[in-house]
Amino acid sequence: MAGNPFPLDKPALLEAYRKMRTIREFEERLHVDFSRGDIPGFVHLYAGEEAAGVGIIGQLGDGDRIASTHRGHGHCIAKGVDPMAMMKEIYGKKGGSCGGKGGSMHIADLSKGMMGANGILGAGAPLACGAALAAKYRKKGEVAISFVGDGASNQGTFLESLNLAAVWNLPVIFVVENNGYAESTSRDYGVAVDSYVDRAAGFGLPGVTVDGTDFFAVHEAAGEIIQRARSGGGPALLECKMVRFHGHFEGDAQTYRASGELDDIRANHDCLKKFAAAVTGAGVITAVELAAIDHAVLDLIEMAVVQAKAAPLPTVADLTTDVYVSY
Ligand SMILES: Cc1ncc(C[n+]2csc(CCOP(=O)(O)OP(=O)(O)O)c2C)c(N)n1
Ligand SMILES: [Mg+2]
Repeated sequence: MAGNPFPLDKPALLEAYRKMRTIREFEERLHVDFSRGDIPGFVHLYAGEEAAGVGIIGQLGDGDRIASTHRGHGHCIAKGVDPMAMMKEIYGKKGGSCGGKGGSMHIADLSKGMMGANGILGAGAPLACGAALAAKYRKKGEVAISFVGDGASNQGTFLESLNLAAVWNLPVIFVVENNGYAESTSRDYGVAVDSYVDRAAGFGLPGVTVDGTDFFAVHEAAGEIIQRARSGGGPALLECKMVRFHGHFEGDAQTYRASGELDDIRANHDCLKKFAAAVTGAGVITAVELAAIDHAVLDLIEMAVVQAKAAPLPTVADLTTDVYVSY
């Protein structure tokens, strides 16, 4: 076999692919099941954006914390939240990550450092600052990451958090997932600066922009700024330019897209295809090995859906549990 030109060994590359494929199939299945009317509430899919979530979160341990967005399934899976429990949560069933009472936009698993998806744009950034402040006191080299969309990057909470993080030199990284749209509004219509690096500089933070569909570019850039934060170097901003495969929410007709845009995205900007081409092209992993992961993932997702459908609904008595934390 040829030498491995990648910064990850083969088991780590296979694991990264498995995580990205799990997110993709999880989301594609939700797309189908939602259109059948099987899923309650709102669902925002992360398909197309996998390389960013997995490339960044792959650099973290359980002691590191993340604050997610309304488009949070990918962050959850990347952070190690159980897809079986997530599926139950999205179906609103007992046994879900939050007892089936939160749904898609509120999945959290504190044991994995996943502080929660969040339906309020920009609300994760102050939470990540709090987690980073705690990490700074603990002195174990832990970091916190706040994910935010290009649209949410205009929220006051986000901008105030950049300032607070810089002033307090917090070990926090702000990831702007720039998929070009906030609902149906083009990024260029809603954000005045071309580069988030400039915006970060305005608050005294270093910023980096990467191709968010290139797993290796994301992984490398994230690795550097996370390591810097772990060793006391302070906060940073990472912009990932990416694409979303589906509408803003499930049911969105996407009439605001240019003609042919979605075909181009799927054909030329698919992070999973890019990853597969890179690792098979280098002779490090075979197409057969990737296909075996694809099959195993499809089986897992099928099992998750079967179990979610079979699980009972929360009861009226469940309404009053999990409201307050006991210490
Ligand atoms: C404070 C607040 N304002 C408005 C909304 C409604 N809303 C939900 S998602 C969204 C667009 C988000 O766009 P972006 O941040 O780019 O994330 P993306 O959906 O592209 O991942 C808006 C306006 C909200 N949830 N919270
Ligand atoms: Mg967006």
